[in-house]
Amino acid sequence: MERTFIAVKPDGVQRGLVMEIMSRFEKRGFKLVGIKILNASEELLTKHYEEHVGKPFFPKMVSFMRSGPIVATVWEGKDVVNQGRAMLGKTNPTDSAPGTIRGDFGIDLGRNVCHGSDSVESANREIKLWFKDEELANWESNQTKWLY
Ligand code: RTP
Ligand code: MG
Repeated sequence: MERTFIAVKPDGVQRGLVMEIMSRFEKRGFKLVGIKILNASEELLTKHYEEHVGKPFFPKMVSFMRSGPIVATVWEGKDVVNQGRAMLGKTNPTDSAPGTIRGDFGIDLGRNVCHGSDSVESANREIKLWFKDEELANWESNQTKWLY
């Protein structure tokens, strides 16, 4: 089954939105297989955002991502990468529809509350970057037969 990497950024953690965001994924029926809170290093963030290295906004973004802890999670389910991005909303919260996480809780591009992998390849890469194999739980959910 497909997996994605979803993170609550430092603004989301500081604003007490962790459970609200997790709850949306849980209620949708996605299965939580990894979760932790951490202060991310510059090295980890540079690898995570490697596609943006050298862009003008990169240093400010990394410094924001290091301004407080991040809640890192892995979710499993059908089409979870695309569905996760849809649930997050557009990159800029002012473009995000109400009902999405960024559309409900964000205003500014640089403080957009959460991260979600943008493809299955990115998800696999990001999951490996943020979690060791033994930090991920492979478990059977009793909900599965009612969801699929
Ligand atoms: P993310 O990776 O954080 O989930 O966001 P995303 O895919 O929706 O957007 P992406 O293009 O990957 O950009 C990563 C983060 O960089 C910040 N950003 N600032 N022009 C700018 O100032 C600018 N562009 C992007 C955003 O906070 C975005 O989430
Ligand atoms: Mg991105």
